[in-house]
Amino acid sequence: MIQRRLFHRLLQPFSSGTTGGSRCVMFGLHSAMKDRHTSSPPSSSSSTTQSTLPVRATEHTLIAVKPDGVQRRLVGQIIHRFEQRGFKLVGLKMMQASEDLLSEHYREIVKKPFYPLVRAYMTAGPVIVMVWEGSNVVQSSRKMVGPTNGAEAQAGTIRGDFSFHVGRNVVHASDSTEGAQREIGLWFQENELLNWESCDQDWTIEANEDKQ
Ligand code: IDP
Ligand code: MG
Repeated sequence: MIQRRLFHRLLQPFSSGTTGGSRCVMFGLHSAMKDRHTSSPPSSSSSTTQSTLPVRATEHTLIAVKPDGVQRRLVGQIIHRFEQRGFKLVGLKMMQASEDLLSEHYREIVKKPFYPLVRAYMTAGPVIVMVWEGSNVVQSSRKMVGPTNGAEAQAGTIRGDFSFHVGRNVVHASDSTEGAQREIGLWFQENELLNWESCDQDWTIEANEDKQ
């Protein structure tokens, strides 16, 4: 059964709240869970300046390590790149994709002559699907992943470093905020996405970045 729930509220600018005097951001859909799942770093809650910082709008994207990436033991290196960039992981799981889910996910290419190859590739083994959060994360992730054909991807991109064929390109990244919203709703249930407050937030994005 295809999970069709669209998490419209997930990609809306975060609602704001306070927890113990510190800034607190949360998923709209997880707001009821904030007391259970948000935690305030000690330094943050004791700071008089941080409590006045603006709540920042942000966005989410779906990243997947495809079956070749799992088989080739590239999962850790791929996750590392997104962590290193400073993005925040808010959902992750391993799963065997069904043909129905894939045809929804790839609805834009499902009629292409090469789609049967894509279906065989993507169902040949488990995938790792993730939701990453951060300012401009959709566009930045596409740049980190590189063009579809690894043969054309620059060194330094994931596909440029780990692939050289369009049919074995290791990783998926949503190509727009609307696409990300749709894909997250396909691959994840609401209770599989977790809000948490990262301790490096004030060190990865400037305080004035609140007008996206
Ligand atoms: P993207 O993954 O860079 O967004 P899309 O055009 O959305 O690229 O295509 C989805 C996936 O379909 C690609 O990542 C790749 O795995 C596969 N694909 C695209 N074009 C071809 C092709 O010409 N031959 C085989 N597989 C392809
Ligand atoms: Mg695409």
